[in-house]
Amino acid sequence: MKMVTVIVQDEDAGKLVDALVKRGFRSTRLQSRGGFLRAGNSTILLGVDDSRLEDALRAIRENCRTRTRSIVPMPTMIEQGEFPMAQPVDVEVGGATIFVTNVEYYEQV
Ligand code: 2BA
Repeated sequence: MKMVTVIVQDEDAGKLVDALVKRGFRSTRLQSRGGFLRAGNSTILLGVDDSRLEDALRAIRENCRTRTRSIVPMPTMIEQGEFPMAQPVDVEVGGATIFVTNVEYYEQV
C-alpha cells in the first residue's frame, strides 16, 4: 500500500476529491498553507493499493492545473535575496506536488 500526499491549489481540491470518490478512492482533505507564498492550499491524503496507484496519479494529473500568481515580495524575501525589489512578480504554482511513500501497516478499527 502507498500513502499519496498531494498538495494542490484550493481551486482544484474539490474537483479532485470528487474525481477520486467517483473512482472509488478514499481521501482526507486538510487545509494547509504554502511556506513560500503563505497562501492557503489543500493537502489531500490518499491511502491506495499499489495496483491502483497509477489510477490515482492519473486523476490528480487530470484535475489539477498550473496557474500564475502575481505576488508582491515581502521584505523578508528581499532580505534573503529571493527577489531583488518589492515589485510584483509572477510565480507559477502547481498543478500538484505529489509525494508517494510506502505504508508499513494499515488498519481500520
Ligand atoms: P508555496 O511554498 O507557497 O510555493 C508556491 C510556489 O512558489 C511554488 O509552486 C513555486 O513555483 C514557487 N516557489 C516556492 N519556493 C520558492 C523559492 N524559494 N523561490 C522561488 N519560487 C518559489 P509549487 O512548486 O507548485 O508548490 C506549490 C505548493 O506545494 C507550495 O506552496 C508548498 O505548499 C507545496 N510544496 C511544493 N514543494 C514542496 C516540497 N518539496 N515540500 C513540501 N511542500 C511543497
